[in-house]
Amino acid sequence: MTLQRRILLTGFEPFGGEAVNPSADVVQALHGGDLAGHEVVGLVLPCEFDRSLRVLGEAIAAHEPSLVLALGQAASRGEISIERVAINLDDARIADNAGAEPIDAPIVPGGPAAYFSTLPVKAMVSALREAGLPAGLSCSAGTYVCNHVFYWLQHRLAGTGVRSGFVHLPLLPVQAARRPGQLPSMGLQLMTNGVRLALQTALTVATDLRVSGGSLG
Ligand code: PCA
Repeated sequence: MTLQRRILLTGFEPFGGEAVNPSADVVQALHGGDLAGHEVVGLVLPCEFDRSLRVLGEAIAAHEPSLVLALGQAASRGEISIERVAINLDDARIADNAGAEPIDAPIVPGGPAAYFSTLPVKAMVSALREAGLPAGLSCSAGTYVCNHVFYWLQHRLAGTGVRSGFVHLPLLPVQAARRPGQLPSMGLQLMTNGVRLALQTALTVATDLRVSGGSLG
């Protein structure tokens, strides 16, 4: 019997007074599907510094995925943002869903200052743009729960050969509509198509494009 290869795709619960989180909706849409011979296992993480890592760690141990992609919401972004780097720093602007608000704290004490995504980030941006989906490279996933999960994920999987990374998504239109004219948004279907294509690219491209991030077509 050949074991089915799995991708772990995570999103987050709503936070900061929102009723929804696009990352959770995209995870729900892709959960159970098949991508390039891999089953997509979807998981929604609590937006909590502590518990998110426990839930993620247990899922990695249980599913032994061959690739992990974490998703989160970034209200100011108008594009699907492929994150390049996670930093070893928590500096919360608002309390998480459990009330924790770490300031200037390392995620892994004594750990490296930063980790790079091990996904082909430029090929992912390029594939999305070619498909007509707004996408960009980002050099900061912030210092809140998303960067926390991203950093810990890269630390946990370093040296294992399992590739992993992070993608930030814009708000859903229903969220942006509450603050007219202030924030960009993107529909769920576009975001779902974009994440599916980003995953397909990550699974099929072994070596990233050798072009400057600034000149990606
Ligand atoms: N976005 C937050 C945490 C959860 C989420 O979806 C962030 O960017 O840190």
